[in-house]
Amino acid sequence: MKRLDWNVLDEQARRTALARPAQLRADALRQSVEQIIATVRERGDEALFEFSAKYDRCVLEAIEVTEAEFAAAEAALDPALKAAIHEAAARIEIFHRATAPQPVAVETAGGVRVERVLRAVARVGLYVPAGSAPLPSTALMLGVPALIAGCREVVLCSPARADGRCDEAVLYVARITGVHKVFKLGGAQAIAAMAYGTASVPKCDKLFGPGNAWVTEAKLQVSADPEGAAIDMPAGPSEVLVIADEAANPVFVAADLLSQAEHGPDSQVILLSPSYAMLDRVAGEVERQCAELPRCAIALQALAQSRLIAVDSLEQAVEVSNRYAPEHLILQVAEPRALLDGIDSAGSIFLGAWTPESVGDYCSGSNHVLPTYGYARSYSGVSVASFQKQITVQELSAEGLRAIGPCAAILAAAEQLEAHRRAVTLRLEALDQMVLNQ
Ligand code: HSO
Ligand code: ZN
Repeated sequence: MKRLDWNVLDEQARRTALARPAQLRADALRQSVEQIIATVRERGDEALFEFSAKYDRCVLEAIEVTEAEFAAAEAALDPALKAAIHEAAARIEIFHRATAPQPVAVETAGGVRVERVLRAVARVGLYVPAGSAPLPSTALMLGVPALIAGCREVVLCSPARADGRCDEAVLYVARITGVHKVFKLGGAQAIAAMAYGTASVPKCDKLFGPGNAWVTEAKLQVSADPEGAAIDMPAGPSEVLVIADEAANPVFVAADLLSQAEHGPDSQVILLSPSYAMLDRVAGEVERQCAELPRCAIALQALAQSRLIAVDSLEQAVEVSNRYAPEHLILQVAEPRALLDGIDSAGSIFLGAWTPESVGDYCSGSNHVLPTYGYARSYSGVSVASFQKQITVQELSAEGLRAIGPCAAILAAAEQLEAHRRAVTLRLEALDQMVLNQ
């Protein structure tokens, strides 16, 4: 891992130190995705079968998962895994219900009632990657909030293995979270199918979930098309930033860094510490632990573009972290809560020695679909709100219009929007007439 000292870097070098690995949005990728989307729009299901054969190397009889396949998946599932899925789902449900937006009604003036009501996005599409490892936990993170929001139609796409089957645990999660239809589709073709619809795949209003560069590019393209679909957030590879003081346990810190590094060669991990000794110890631990990992080769590639950065204080570490805006921020310091107020950009924060990021990935209850690539500066992770629309409602009594109508009339006149003004003043005059006639 690259070692840097923040305080000897000039502005340019600081920028480079916190740069994400360049995201592949090359013209070639953009064009192939455009082509895949156009082909799915033109030739529908037929194109989906061809793309699955070409990209997922599986010849499918049907793209939709059948009842028999759901049953076989459930039967094949290890009971301990099944129990863990239910345990995780229960805690994810608790947290997501607790953080779900509530309807609001307030009186902003006598007789002026303004409300906010919530409505589920009707048709949503969930994407669950299965590239180097299938991610049933991602199915939970999307399926549970969709269920709580009450979306009318929930579709899930996940690529099949070469044997033509979807991951059993992903299918089981889809079942227990009430997903209506599951399709064995991956990549840009899955996104295209959900955004535009085909004979088999329902057209969705909004698409959710992480994915590789193809999926991300496809999500960006369909979200730019008014006939396509909205998306949860722009996404990039997984990342974690750890702030560790001299009291941190280097074994834990190294394990956390590796847990993100093993996601993919383009994952990024950063360690900030005011202690040179800690940076050294963690570097040694990372090397030692990495060698024991089955995905060591992947982690090593990610580590090649990761950094250990010396800072002069924990305050400076917080400053640097805010500038980077990590997807995950781990505070392995003696008093993590003392730093919390200073953090203003991060997808999810993990406090103290006993809070590995893995618990947030799986089962503490928070969502793991989080903004990456610096989007944590302006985006939040997936929640029930992501699956809802917030609609405002207002109702004025005659008394209410008398109270606030003049304000609207003055503002309308200032904007020279006479029809706006009259829509108010005509009514005020009518009210005056009613009073006179009484
Ligand atoms: N850390 C990933 C989520 C995940 N981890 C799924 C394990 N499985 C999100 O950044
Ligand atoms: Zn993870």
